[in-house]
Amino acid sequence: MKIFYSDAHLQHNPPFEIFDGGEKIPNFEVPERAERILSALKATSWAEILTPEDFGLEPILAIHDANYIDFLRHAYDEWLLSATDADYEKTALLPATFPPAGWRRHVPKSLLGRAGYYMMDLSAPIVAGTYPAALASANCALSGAKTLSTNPTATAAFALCRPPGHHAGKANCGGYCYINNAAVAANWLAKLGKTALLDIDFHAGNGTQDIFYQRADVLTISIHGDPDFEYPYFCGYTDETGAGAGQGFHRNFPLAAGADDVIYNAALSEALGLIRTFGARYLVVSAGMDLFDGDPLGKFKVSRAGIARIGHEIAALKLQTLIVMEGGYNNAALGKNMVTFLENFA
Ligand code: OKP
Ligand code: ZN
Repeated sequence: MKIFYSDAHLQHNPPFEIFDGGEKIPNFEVPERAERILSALKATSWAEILTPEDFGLEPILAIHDANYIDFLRHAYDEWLLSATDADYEKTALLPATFPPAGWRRHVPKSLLGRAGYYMMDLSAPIVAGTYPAALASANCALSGAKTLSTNPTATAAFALCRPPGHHAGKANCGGYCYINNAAVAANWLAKLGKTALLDIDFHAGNGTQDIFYQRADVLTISIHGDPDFEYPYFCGYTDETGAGAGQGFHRNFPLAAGADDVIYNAALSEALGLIRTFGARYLVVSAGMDLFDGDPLGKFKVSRAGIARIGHEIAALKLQTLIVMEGGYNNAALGKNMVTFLENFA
């Protein structure tokens, strides 16, 4: 299996996040995550590790707002050059003010104003290397998509993306995500054939939902912790099923805390049935391993055998599948979990 990995991710290493609106703690989304997965893959017989190709900005701007991408690109340098009253060290940029619903009429000129406008929470600071790392991460997903399209007999490819992407919407970062890698790749594949995107990360894929909500050519499905109780709180409910031409082409499967292998599989079977009915040519999987029992940021009880089964069931669709790395924060288990999932496609 072709694996796309770039060491540009190492440049993105935010020192902190503000956890649950309270404590300033070390950021959970660390470079070690990708390195653990990489070394576990290197120990297999089937992983072929490749450097991604550069696709430029065009496929990113096809789904993200140009002014948002411009903000991501320049925010850190602008911040360094700006005069501020505060005397904090300028290592990681976060906003302090967010627009309530209906207050999005103006994109403020000031940097802190734009930070509030484009950032959805306090977990995804912009540091010096964020933009190049996010671009490389999207290029991993695009390279995986291209591999599938140019090798019709390839069953799967794995984009070892870091930073992750599924919380990044058309014009927002947040939840450790900046560019929606899986959405960029799905949009690219959709030009070649009907594409479905299945998000199995523990957290609802609000960014992916936002990007494809009005579209019928990409079916998007997310299985996740119930947003009534879990981050990202405002997205991922059952009654959110798409709008306009996209009505019926988004589905959410919110599950209660404690969901085990049996409960998870019932939701998965229903989701896979929808993908079969849709008649997808390509499948993109937003693969977050934070569904694993005991993940520090997840509340499901999916076992390792459960992860193997999920991979097996998805592979049984027999669609050309691009697997895109999302979350997963039990770093010691992350390499083994990802290999266990991917083995089904090797
Ligand atoms: C990113 B991804 C929960 C705090 C959640 C942000 C989590 C971002 C998850 N009490 N903080 O979907 O793995
Ligand atoms: Zn997650």
